Amino acid sequence: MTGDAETATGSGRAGQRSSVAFLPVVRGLPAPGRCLVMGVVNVTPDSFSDGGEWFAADAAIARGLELAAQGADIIDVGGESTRPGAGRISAAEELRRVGPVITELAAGGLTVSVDTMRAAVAETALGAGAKLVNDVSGGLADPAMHSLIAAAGVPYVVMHWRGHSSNMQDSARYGDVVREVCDELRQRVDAAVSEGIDPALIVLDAGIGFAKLAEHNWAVLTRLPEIARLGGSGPPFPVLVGASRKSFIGRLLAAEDGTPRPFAGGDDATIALTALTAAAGAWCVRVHAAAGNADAVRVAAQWRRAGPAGVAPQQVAPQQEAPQPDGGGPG
Ligand code: PMM
Repeated sequence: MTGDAETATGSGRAGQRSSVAFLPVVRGLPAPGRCLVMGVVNVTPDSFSDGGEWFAADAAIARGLELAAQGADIIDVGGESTRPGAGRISAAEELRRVGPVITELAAGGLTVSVDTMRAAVAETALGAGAKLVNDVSGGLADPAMHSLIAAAGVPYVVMHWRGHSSNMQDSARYGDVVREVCDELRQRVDAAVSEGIDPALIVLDAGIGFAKLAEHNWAVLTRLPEIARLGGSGPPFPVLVGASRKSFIGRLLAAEDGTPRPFAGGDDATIALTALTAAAGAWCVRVHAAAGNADAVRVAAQWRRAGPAGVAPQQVAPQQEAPQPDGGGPG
């Protein structure tokens, strides 16, 4: 626990009383009693927001250490760009990019996650010391992913995804985006659990910018408690929010002539979103710049403590009751 620790609560039924008071804990990952900050290291030449900056292993390692020093609790290392329109790279190339970076950061004592849709890459990353697998496809891209995660017994991010980046925006069509995201995430959770993944190790992500237009992103961001419960009334899953530097922020902050704000110019707005989503109960925010977001999650933690649904600072966090994907669980 750090000095800024907020109370983590939310075991079982108690966690259902208020989505505000609920703060999930994921086994094997930091639990400082506030929303976590996941710092992004894209070891790619062409990501959404920072493509090319950390493509060399040395630069990526230095960036991971810098993000940790600035307050990131987890460092998310990815080797494959998922920007709209991006094509795929080979598994060998993905491993060549992320392997040395994960090995070095994990050896340095950092909590590392691997951002991959491939079971083979996840397996090697776990062997190199990664503690979390962040699969933007929720297991859809690689049928071997769920069995690997089940056998490894590690935390697993299941993101809402409708297809590879080359044409994903063609699928950005919804009647009720929150309901459809919940339904499709539930299917992925059910699939994961049926292959043996412990539901207590599942983190949900609505997939900001993945097969979504700006209006869809805003809808899911403002309804996180529903996403956490997959639209139902069961105990919430932990929710990861990946809004940082995405193009809907650039469009919101466009110049008078309509020119979108460049990616890095969205960092202050990302911090604002971090404060809002952390105050709404997000478990973790995935961000490209750590310092301001590390402050924002602390502000949000204090906001939650001080509010009417706040919890006593000395209360000890019991382990979260495992959400159930069907029947007695969310939904
Ligand atoms: N976004 C990107 C990559 N990985 N992982 C999760 N869980 N959630 C996201 O929203 C997400 C992700 C693409 O963003 P980037 O290329 O700018 O890092």
